[in-house]
Formats: sequence, C-alpha cells, structure tokens
Amino acid sequence: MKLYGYFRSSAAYRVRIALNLKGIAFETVVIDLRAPQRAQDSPEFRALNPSGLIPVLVDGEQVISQSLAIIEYLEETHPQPALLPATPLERARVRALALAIACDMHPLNNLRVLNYLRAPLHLEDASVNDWYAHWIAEGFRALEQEARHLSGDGRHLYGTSVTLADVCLVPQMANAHRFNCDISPYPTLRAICAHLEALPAFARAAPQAQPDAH
Ligand SMILES: N[C@@H](CCC(=O)N[C@@H](CS)C(=O)NCC(=O)O)C(=O)O
Repeated sequence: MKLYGYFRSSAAYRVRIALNLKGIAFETVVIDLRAPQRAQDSPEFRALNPSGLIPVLVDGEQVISQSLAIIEYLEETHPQPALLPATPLERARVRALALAIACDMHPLNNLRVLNYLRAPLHLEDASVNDWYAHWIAEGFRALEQEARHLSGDGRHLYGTSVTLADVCLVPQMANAHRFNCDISPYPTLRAICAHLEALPAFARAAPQAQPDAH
C-alpha cells in the first residue's frame, strides 16, 4: 500500500497510526504542503484526489481518500486488532468522538482555511492564532467532558482499548501543541494522550518520526 501524506498532516497521522496498529506495511509518498512546493496542487496529485487533500491511500489499483473512510476500509479488510467496538451502540459512540474531532474541529484549522484567513481576508498572524486556539478549545472542552464519562481507564478516550477515537485524538493534540494552545484545562485528554503516544504504533506514526520531518 502507498500512503500519500506529509509529516505535519494530522489527517495522514491518523492513517499512519491505524496502519501501524494493524501491522500493515506501507510506503509513504511525501506531498509537501508548504509553499512554494504546494504539491497538493500539482496536476499529478489532483488527478489522484481532485480535492487536493491528503491523505490518500493507494491499495493496488484502488485510490481512497478521506482519513476516516481509509481507516474504516482498513478496519474491514484487516479486522484485527479492531478499532471499533463490538456492538452498534458502542460503535456509534466511538464514531461520534472521532467525528467530533475530524468534522467539527480539524476542518476549521486546516491549512487552506488558515491561508484564506491570512490572504484574502487579511487577518494578522495573531488573529489567525486566536482562531486556531478558539476551535481547539471549543472541541477539547466538550471532549474532556465526554472522556470523563466514556474512558474506562483514563488511558483511552473510549473504554479500555485503542479505538478510532484515540487514533483521531492524538494527532489533534499534536496540532494543539504545535500552535501553542493552552491544553491545561484538559487533564483527562492529556493523560490519555501521554499513554497513547508511548505505544509503538503511535510513536512510529508521530510527525517527528517521519523521514520528511528532517
Ligand atoms: N477530511 C479530510 C481532511 C484532509 C485534510 O484536511 N488534509 C490536510 C492536511 S491535514 C490537507 O491536505 N491540506 C492541504 C491544504 O489545506 O492545502 C480527511 O480526514 O482526510
């Protein structure tokens, strides 16, 4: 399998974690999102994914976009270890946590959104950083409440084993660190991430562990 990604892409980070957890070998194709490269805008990459977003997984002849769709594909093709629980209700709870991050938080702070705030809308860096921190705080405040009820051991966002929710949480926390957001109000989320980040599958997927980070 080939994963089109970039060390700083938190959506690609989710997929790297899932691939590692499931023990699936993959090759990374680096799509450098930074100007002036902006490889996401190249005709070759747009032919693969017209939205110009990473990650993209290529499995044989098949091209799959959207990190959560990719992870659900991996879950169905490589069921063990399971990232979704056994019952429909539990699966809905885990997906709700994952979607709270992937749909309600992450898109608001994506690179192209920040670039739009800076260029056409002329926002200063300080205002863009406030925007970033605001949406992190909105999302994490709610997730901290959820985690207090749903974590079974203070080491996982849901229950007592690694799920799709954890796969989304750790990269989002990395984004919060990168943009110097105040994460002191979220002790439960911080404890969960501290545990997860030390697991080999998460550690190998971390941005700083990727060859393109250097
Ligand atoms: N919903 C998509 C989001 C993908 C996404 O936003 N990727 C970012 C990197 S984390 C990207 O490619 N940004 C390029 C840009 O903003 O120009 C997913 O989960 O895969």
